Amino acid sequence: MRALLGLGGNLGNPRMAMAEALARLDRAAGRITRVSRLYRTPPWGLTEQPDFLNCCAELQTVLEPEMLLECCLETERRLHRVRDVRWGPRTIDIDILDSAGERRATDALTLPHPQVTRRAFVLVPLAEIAPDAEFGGRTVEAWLADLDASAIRSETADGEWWRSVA
Ligand code: A4P
Ligand code: MG
Repeated sequence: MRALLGLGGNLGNPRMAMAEALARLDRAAGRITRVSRLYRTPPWGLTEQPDFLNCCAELQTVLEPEMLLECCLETERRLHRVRDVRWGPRTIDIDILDSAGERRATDALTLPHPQVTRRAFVLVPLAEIAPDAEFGGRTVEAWLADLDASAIRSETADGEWWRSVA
């Protein structure tokens, strides 16, 4: 099954946290088959905070969505740990954007992720790895055309950045 993940962070060293998260998911949840470039994105929602780094990844997995969420949350918990006082805590968020078209609407899990179509910081990296993916009957590229993505900048030349950091 193909799962699409959105990763982001803006505290500590989010690039390293995302690389470590992808490496852990590649071991514990299935196979990471595609990763987008890393993007610097203006904060969405609460705007009085530092820029985020965001990326998206494709995961081939046999895990049911509930198990995949558990794996993502466990990965977040491990990476939230303070590892080095000097650099402070590292923060990361991992969202399941889609998992093989499955639908869920529980307190613990909403699929597809309800905010994808409103967030350029998700749609820009997602368009790179899964332009064909559909949300509510429209493609990622169609949703993206409705949003202002002009302030979103790629930080890496390709999607290999996570292999060397982890
Ligand atoms: N949960 C339900 N559905 C899902 C899903 N599809 N994937 C539940 C992952 N989790 C899901 O998540 C809390 C709970 O959501 C999980 O325990 C899980 O059971 P959370 O990420 O800790 O908190 P939250 O409620 O999602 O917080 P919030 O504020 O909604 O955070 P978001 O939506 O993750 O957004 N701007 C930029 N540029 N880039 C960003 O990455 N991120 C946020 C946070 C705000 N602004 C941003 C960015
Ligand atoms: Mg979240």
